[in-house]
Amino acid sequence: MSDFETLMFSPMPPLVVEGVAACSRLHKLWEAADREAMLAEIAPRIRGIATGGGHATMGGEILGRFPKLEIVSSFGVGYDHIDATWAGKHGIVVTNTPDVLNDEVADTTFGLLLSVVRQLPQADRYVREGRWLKAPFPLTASLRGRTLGVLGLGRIGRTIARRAEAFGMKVVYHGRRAQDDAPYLYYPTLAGMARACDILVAITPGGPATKHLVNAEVLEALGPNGIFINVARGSVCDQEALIAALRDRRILSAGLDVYADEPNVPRELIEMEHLVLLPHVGSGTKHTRDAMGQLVVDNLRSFISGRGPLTPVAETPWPATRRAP
Ligand code: NAP
Ligand code: 8YV
Repeated sequence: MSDFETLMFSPMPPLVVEGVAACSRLHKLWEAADREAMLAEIAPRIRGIATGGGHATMGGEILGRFPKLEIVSSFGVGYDHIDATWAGKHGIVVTNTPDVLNDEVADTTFGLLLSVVRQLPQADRYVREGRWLKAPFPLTASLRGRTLGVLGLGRIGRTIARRAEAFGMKVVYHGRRAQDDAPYLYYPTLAGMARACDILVAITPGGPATKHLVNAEVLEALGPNGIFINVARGSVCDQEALIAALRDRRILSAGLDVYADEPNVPRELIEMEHLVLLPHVGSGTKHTRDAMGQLVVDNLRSFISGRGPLTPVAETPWPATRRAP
């Protein structure tokens, strides 16, 4: 058994729990009768943390409790729940689970997008409620001739863009810079892209740098036929501005997988029948969650064996973050 001690705050998928327990001495905080007492006892020895995307941000006040901490292996590609800048400054590497979920999240995005445009969940309810017997389902909006605007043309954004091309859509994008190898038109401002597209898909990281990028001005620019799809993070959109734009029909509709305060979804959104709301399931298949879980384990295992982390995040590049012996 390795003398490397790892802490898990709350339950993770069995594959992760078993994998981490096989390569290190695992402490399961949620099983402790007295969590503070357990933390006080083990904190000086903890060198690894395995974590999922929780609701509380893991900042310096939490990470700083572990003086020997070397690695935080996080489940999910987004790591806005961890203060990676603080970790980098303190010699701690943070890893995430990129790429293995690109196709799944892009599939979910397209399912959500088609559901909103063609009102598929509403059509399903229409049949179940016997309303088809009285009248045909109303005609809907269409993907034909539509332009998709991708906010965040990264790993997942590009995977979504390729699906949009296959659907015959024109694709444009916005990010902090134009990408030379991207075959799509770049818009240097988000409002400019919103004016030029019909369906705006947000797929950036969350966190302070992207907070409320999609605001009242952007929604206004998207216009009364525009559709907003958020598969990024709830924080990327000003939720109050979105509710107002939807209520006043200043945009046509929205498809949301993420919210400002998950799992709380505002009543105003729930009551708007023309929206499609998902419970943060972008990567939610057994296949892909297993692949993500395996990468959490593989990052830790590789690190413990001295081969370094497999997928360190940009703020904690390896080996630059290596703590002096
Ligand atoms: P990625 O490869 O790093 O791509 C992120 C993109 O966002 C980049 O193209 C980047 O372009 C752009 N971006 C970053 N900061 C920006 C800013 N301030 N303004 C405008 N654009 C910005 O990440 P990924 O693997 O595609 O994942 C993206 C995000 O999707 C994750 O961080 C997570 O929040 C979300 N996600 C959600 C689910 C779900 O279940 N709903 C699942 C997986 C991921 P520039 O650098 O050119 O700006
Ligand atoms: C995960 C996600 O479900 O990867 C991400 O960034 O949002 C999802 O794939 C989530 O992070 C798990 O907590």
